[in-house]
Amino acid sequence: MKVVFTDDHRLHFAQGEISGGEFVTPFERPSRMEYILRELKKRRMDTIVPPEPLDMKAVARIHDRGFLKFLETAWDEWTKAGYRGEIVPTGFPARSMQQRCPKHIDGKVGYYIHSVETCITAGTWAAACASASVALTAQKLITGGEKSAFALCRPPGHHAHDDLYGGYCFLNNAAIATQAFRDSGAARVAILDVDFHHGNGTQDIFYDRSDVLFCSLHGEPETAYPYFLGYKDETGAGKGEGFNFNYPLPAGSGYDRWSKALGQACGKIKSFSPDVLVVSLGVDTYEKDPISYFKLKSADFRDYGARIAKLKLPTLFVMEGGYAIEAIGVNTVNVLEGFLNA
Ligand code: SP5
Ligand code: ZN
Repeated sequence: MKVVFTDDHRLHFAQGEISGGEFVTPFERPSRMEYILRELKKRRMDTIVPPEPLDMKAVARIHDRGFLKFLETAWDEWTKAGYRGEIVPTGFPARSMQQRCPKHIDGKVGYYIHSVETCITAGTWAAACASASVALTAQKLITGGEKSAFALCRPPGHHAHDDLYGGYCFLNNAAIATQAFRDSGAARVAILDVDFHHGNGTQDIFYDRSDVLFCSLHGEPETAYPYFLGYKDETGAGKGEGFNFNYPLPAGSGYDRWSKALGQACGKIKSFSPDVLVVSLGVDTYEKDPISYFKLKSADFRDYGARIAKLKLPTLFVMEGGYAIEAIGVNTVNVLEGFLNA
């Protein structure tokens, strides 16, 4: 399986993440990629392909123009306003308020963000673009005939809506690749999101569409980030009704429970009969993940990789979360190896 990757992800490394009221070193940090690359090398799965230059038109198929302009210019505007820290919002267009984008950078940040743990820094836009180009290059490999590919994306993407960033995500890599599959001839695309967190951005982007099926297994929104989306009764809207399936699971869920939900999601994917499968691959379901509460063991990742292979679909794996740094390589590559050896 070819792996698309670039070191440009390093351009995004916020110094801080607000967690429990403190500024801590972000859980989503550059070294995550080193652990994954090391494990890929160890298992001789390191056919690394660099990304092609970013096709911004493909990004604009998913994201709002004003949002893209904001991400591109935010750091410049922020520093010109005299601010010296990383970009953190102060006010939000909350319930009962105007949903209009203001002119001042402080207001714009509040308008385009949904979670304040995610800081923008000088290199964030360049890194987010590089990450999207990784996903698009891997998508092209599959459109060109590869059975599978791994887009080793960083920063991740599944929490990014068409016009909102947050949850460590800026551009929705999986959604951009999904739309590119549609635009290059695939009639139906299924997305399976196995990250611990609900893929709120991806769900929202495709919520009213019947050409893209979205299935997500995640911590239940009552008790887990992103808190405000991911309930079971969110099944799609309009034409998209019946093309969105959420499998929220309670704290402490182990592989027993999780793999039953995976079986249900796989059933939905089979009946949808897609041309291609996009897997939003987060390994923060691991028992020792520092910010999550499922209890998957390293061997379980191999098992579910094999189960995904049983769908017998061209499959694009897109990297999302996973913060137990010392195990992220083993768990990620276990999924890929389980898939290849099935
Ligand atoms: C892509 C992805 O996995 N994004 C996750 C975003 C999670 N954001 C909220 C983080 C809350 C961290 N709380 C730390 C508690 C430590 N015990
Ligand atoms: Zn996650």
